[in-house]
Amino acid sequence: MAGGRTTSQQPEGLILVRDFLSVAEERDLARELLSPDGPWLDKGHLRFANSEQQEFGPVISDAMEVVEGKPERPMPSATARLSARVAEEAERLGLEVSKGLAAGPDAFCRVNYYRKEGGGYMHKHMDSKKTFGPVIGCCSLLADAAMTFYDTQGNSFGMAKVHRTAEVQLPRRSLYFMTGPSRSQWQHGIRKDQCPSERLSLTFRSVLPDAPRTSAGKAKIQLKVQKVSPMKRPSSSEAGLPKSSTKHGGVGAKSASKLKQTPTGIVKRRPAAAKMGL
Ligand SMILES: O=C(O)CCC(=O)C(=O)O
Repeated sequence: MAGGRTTSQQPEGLILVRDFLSVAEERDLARELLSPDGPWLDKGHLRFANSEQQEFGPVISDAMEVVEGKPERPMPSATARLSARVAEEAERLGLEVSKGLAAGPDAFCRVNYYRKEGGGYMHKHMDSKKTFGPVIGCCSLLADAAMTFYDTQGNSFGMAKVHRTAEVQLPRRSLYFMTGPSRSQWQHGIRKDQCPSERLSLTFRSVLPDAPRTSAGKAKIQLKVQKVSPMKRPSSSEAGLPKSSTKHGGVGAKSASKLKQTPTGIVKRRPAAAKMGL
């Protein structure tokens, strides 16, 4: 349990841009990303979050090294457009390193999809300072949430002493930037009660030129792309999503009773969290 006094102040360097996304943009991104046929990754072994994830840009290992020899995974179109807007906004705000956030060889995007059931969470952490640049942008879609920041005075270790904490609201369709101390002195995380509704977040980071590197053979990555997605076939007419091919996740009559309809029209099997060790 993290200690430290709770402050009503935001961590220095945290910037919130309300209403950054339009309703249409949010809808297009949800349609683009929330497909059961999307490149969902199996990161359950990390026991880190109960979000489902997709990653674009250079392949990054579990140890936060750039995996050499793996082809870059291009961002899909609406995501790439958003990355360019986030980079423009960073530039407008005069933030250091804004270009690496926009789709390109040095831009890394992680998509987190938090399910409603049981609440979505992500353990407190600090994004690797060796691998990623000093500005991280993140867009919140589908629901409001909150995040706690933990002042560890720069210590990124999971058990680092917490000197104080601060809770920050993340409104739906907003963008936040972590820069300065909020990026490099504080850890951040989301508790289940802070993300009680289905939420999608897109984090944009620049990969540093001298980021640690590894080979595909050595990398501890589990990229079980499309094999373990807890998402099953959506009712595509309702979700406005393209009909998926038959090879992934047709829902049989037996399992249909266990599936739930969600606000985005995605139908999901319920307890993926158990599988992810949560
Ligand atoms: O969902 C969020 O707002 C936070 C995501 C995050 O911290 C991460 O992907 O490392």
